[in-house]
Amino acid sequence: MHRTFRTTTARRQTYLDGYWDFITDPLDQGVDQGWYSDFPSASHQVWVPGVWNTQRGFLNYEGIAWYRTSFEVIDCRALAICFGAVTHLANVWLDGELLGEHYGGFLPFSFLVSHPECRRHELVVRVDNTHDLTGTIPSARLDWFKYGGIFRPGWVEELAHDGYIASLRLTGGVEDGTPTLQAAAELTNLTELPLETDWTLQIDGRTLHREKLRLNPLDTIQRTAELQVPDAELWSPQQPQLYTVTSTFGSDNLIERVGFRQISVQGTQVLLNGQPLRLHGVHRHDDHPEWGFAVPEPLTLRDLEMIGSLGLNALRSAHYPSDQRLLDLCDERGIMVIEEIPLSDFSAQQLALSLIGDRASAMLWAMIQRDIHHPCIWAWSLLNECETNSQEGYAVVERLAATARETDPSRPITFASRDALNDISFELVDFVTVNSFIGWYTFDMTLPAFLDRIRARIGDKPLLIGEFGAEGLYGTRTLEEDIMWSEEYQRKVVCEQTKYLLGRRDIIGFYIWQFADSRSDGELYALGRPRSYNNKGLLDEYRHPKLVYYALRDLLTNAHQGC
Ligand code: ADA
Repeated sequence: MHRTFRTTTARRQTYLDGYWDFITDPLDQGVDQGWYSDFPSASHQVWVPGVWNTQRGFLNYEGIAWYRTSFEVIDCRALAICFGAVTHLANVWLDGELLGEHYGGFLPFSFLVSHPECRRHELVVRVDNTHDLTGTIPSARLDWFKYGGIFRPGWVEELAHDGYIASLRLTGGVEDGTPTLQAAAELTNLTELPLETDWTLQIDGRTLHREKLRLNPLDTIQRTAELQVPDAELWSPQQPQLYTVTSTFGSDNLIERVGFRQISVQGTQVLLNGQPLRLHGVHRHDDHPEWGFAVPEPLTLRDLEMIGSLGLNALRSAHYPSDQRLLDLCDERGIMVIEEIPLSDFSAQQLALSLIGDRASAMLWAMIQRDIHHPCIWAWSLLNECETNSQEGYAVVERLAATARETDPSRPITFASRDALNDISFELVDFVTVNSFIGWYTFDMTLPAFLDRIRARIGDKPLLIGEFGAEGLYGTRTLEEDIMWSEEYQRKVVCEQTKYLLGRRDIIGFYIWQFADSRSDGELYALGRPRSYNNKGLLDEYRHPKLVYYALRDLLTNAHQGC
């Protein structure tokens, strides 16, 4: 997988980036007409990774579309066909044979193919990005754009060896004061003969663990190891020390990076390596007018550089699992991330549907599996602004909290609430996250009064301000500060509230909504989203800074008392 470092030296990886044949299927005829083996000639070409909504003619298309490409196999025992993310349902065929399907738009999946012939193979993907109110996550009601496509890299791995590391999970923590690595691997024998070989783990080239394993023909086994690394430096935002771990099984290997650090909750505080965390963060959608969700790597890096130069140290990946390369960069830069699944703005009625609970739980599990090794992730968010003030919401939080705690006991969990004064689910999570748009949607209470009331409700639990902000249309300038939608008004609301939050000691921090303007649903939010954009960005969608950007930078970096 494209990461900021190489993830294997043992597998031949072919990236599927390039122009793929593409055709929409609004009437869902493709399966019946056999497009998986007989692709229609009337197709277009689109770039993968990408979303179709940035292509001329497909701006607002929501529904089914088909993609086709081909790749060459040189020589191997098996193939892993891998996708970084496809929104949202993908059915995949190889040479006309169905490999399988995957649901969940922001998470990776792969298929293992045995004994592939050494020749060119045809790969066809049917993508369905339909959103509805009864089964999809995200649902049809959302404040970001319903982009569709194969929008993160796809790649093929040739597995030429006897052994295969089917999965690897690493967690760097601190146990009884000692940096400790937890490892879990699934190891497969790809041959039809018994296989006896070593599984080893090395950290920065030094062997920490070696064991001899014997596998039956075509068998898969699971192994775990807990390894002390007493001389490891701890990871922190100030000193983001990373270590490279190489897992080897026979001649196969996988490489991952870890950082050792400990997160704990104590009274109103969240502690990182024993010190109180203070989060000054911002939200960022993976969005750009020319690229949609498929934001190119150099732009992601530049976004993070701007976040750093604003004096911020934290990011909430609103509202879906991030591109892994962004998380790699946050690991390297010491940016503290909350990651969440796209269960956003669901009503009690929707939350009561068993398909929603099942899908949400599966997504949460898959997100944690994928990202557990990232030291930058300090908490998991179970959902955003759903009706957690209802019994149905409580039941879903309870289920998701159990999934998260079972999959990763090392990190605190939360969810973002928009009705904090009536929420009934806070007792299920480790800290409380509240979203509040005082000065934009609500005017009946001041921020201090609001936070005092929440503090009285939640007692000693840590409190995070999950979202606050105001809209400012780039270029709309006014003499008076009090004219809504102007850059001046946005600057005033964001800076006044940031100043207040900086001084409030009983919160663990805040995440400003949001880094850059993001495309929204023009129909659903027709009145509140001029230009069909959520305009609460500190920058516009092309990353032109608004007045609030400079004022906030001055405030947070103490350049002068800017706001
Ligand atoms: C909510 C939601 C965000 C965004 C924001 C807004 O807090 O979580 O995604 O929609 O409101 O701008 O209204």
